[in-house]
This record gives sequence, C-alpha cells and structure tokens, in this order.
Amino acid sequence: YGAPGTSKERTFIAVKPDGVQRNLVGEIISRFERRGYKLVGLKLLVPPVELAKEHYADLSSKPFFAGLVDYMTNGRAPVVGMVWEGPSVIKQGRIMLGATDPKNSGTGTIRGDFCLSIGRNIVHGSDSAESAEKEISLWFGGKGEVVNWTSNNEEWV
Ligand code: RTP
Repeated sequence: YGAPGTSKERTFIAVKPDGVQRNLVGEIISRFERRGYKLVGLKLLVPPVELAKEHYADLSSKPFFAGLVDYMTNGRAPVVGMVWEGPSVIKQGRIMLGATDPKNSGTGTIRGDFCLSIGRNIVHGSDSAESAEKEISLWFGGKGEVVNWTSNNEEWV
C-alpha cells in the first residue's frame, strides 16, 4: 500500500484553516471522490505547533514561516487531514489543487476556483512520493488511522 506508480499510490491532502472557515471541506472531498480516488484517512484537528513546524520544515528559513505556522495552528479553525489513494494520485492531486500561488492557478483547479492569495490558498497536497510518505506518517502515525478497504468503484472508474 502507498507505493508510488501502483494503483495503491497514496498522497496527503489537507484543507487548511481558511478552507474549513470558508465551508469548502465538502467541495474538496467531493472533487477527489468524483475523480475516482478513494478516501483512506480523514481527521479534523488543530495541529500542534510541532506538527506544523515539522510539516513545513523545508520552509523554516523563509520570512513567512512563523506566520504560516501560526495560521495553521492558532485554532481559529481546524485543519482537515486526508489520505487519498489511487493511480497517480500524488501528481494528479497537485494538478487538482492548482499552482501554489492562486494568481497562477488555472480555472477548474481548487485554488483557481476558490481563492486569491498565496497565504490563504485553502489546500495542501504532497508534492512528491517522498513528501507523501513523510506527511502521511506525520499526520496519520497512529495504528489504524489509515484504512485499507475495497471500493466497488475500482472495477468501473
Ligand atoms: P502546500 O505545501 O501548502 O501544498 O504548498 P506548496 O507545496 O504548493 O508550496 P510551498 O512553496 O511548499 O509553500 C507552502 C505554503 O506556504 C505558504 N506560503 N506563503 N509568500 C508567502 O506568503 C507564502 N509562500 C508560501 C502557502 O500557504 C503555501 O501553500
């Protein structure tokens, strides 16, 4: 399970606090469901500061890092963390999200349809097989938090 390049490939997708605040959780889940991807992990939480810092460790030297961690963790709204499974879900998930800066996100993508500013870009998606593996274990490390199940869709999508 989770192996890139297989039908069991997995990625970590999160609705950030602004996406939750704007009532876009259902819309975002729906887009992945309709595409044919399978939901195998789902949780609502205000992430601990340490989790957000680890998640964004690559950006720790950036000037916006402190603000980014605060936005993710201050509890004005929670984060919805998800694990989605299916063929090419890491790459396709990023395409469905759209460019990081919504000014460059195409219409039809989640960011291109629902937001305007890079600091409020409503969703996160793993950008590589390595980050998917790291982020899934960081956000869904507990036993049984990611569920293996067979979808009847798999025969038809
Ligand atoms: P994400 O991890 O959230 O999917 O975003 P990404 O890979 O597309 O982009 P990355 O460069 O890793 O940036 C992560 C998040 O940091 C925030 N950001 N703010 N100039 C800014 O204020 C700025 N630049 C980046 C965004 O929330 C971005 O998604």
